[in-house]
Amino acid sequence: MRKNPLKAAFREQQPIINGWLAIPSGYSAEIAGHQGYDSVTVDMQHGMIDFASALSMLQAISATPATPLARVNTNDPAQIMRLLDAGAWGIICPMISTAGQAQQFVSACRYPPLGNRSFGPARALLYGGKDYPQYANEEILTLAMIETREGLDNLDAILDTNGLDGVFIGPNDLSLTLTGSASAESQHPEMLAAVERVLDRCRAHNKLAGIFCTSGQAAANRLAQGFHFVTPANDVMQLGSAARTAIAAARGETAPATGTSGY
Ligand code: 3PY
Ligand code: MG
Repeated sequence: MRKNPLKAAFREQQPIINGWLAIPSGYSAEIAGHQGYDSVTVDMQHGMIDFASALSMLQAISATPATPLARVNTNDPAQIMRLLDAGAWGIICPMISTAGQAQQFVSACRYPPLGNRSFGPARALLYGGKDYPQYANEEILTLAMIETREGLDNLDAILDTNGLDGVFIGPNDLSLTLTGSASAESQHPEMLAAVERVLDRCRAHNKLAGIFCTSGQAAANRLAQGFHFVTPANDVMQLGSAARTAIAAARGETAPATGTSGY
């Protein structure tokens, strides 16, 4: 089976730079996959993406050096299994708040006897090779999103889940629940402490620590802080920001206007 390079990167403590796609397009997914990302995630939760688009995006990413991942819209075993069958090499699951939820998530990603994933690997066989069923349990990456106060309280129990590779902080939701306002780069003391706690517990459990970021610089800061897996913004933010920079240059302005793109 095609190995999952993200697992090796984590073992070797190499940073993983992950692209994040909200635009439902195989073409833009293919472009993203050719830019140098280690992995590219199809975001089914807040992206404008249905299953048919996700399938063509996973196909497009598969034709690039990047490893294809998906963020599901909820902890739904049927959706998780279908995206794995479609060739996602890892799943990011939002709103994991208890060990039971983490267990349900990981079970959906693992064939028996480790889990309850139903058999029918479809496109995963084409991308992964005919021995996919034998090795999928080892190669598929599982990241639980920590983005609620309850998830933070249950962090150790979540990280104890067998077969869970790590956690991914959703800083917008986490700061919303902790401080009352959503901000991916929140400097609120409670948020700063929460992020440090996730890093500390991941180190103690030898699990991957990931976080969503809103720029390349923010992602670099998170890597320096100790994170292994970062997103330097999503496609929508990058498209908006590149457009504003180009427009400002065309108008002879020094700084791009502030505009809205992404969240
Ligand atoms: C969050 O910041 O809450 C996320 O889910 C990132 O997409
Ligand atoms: Mg979130």
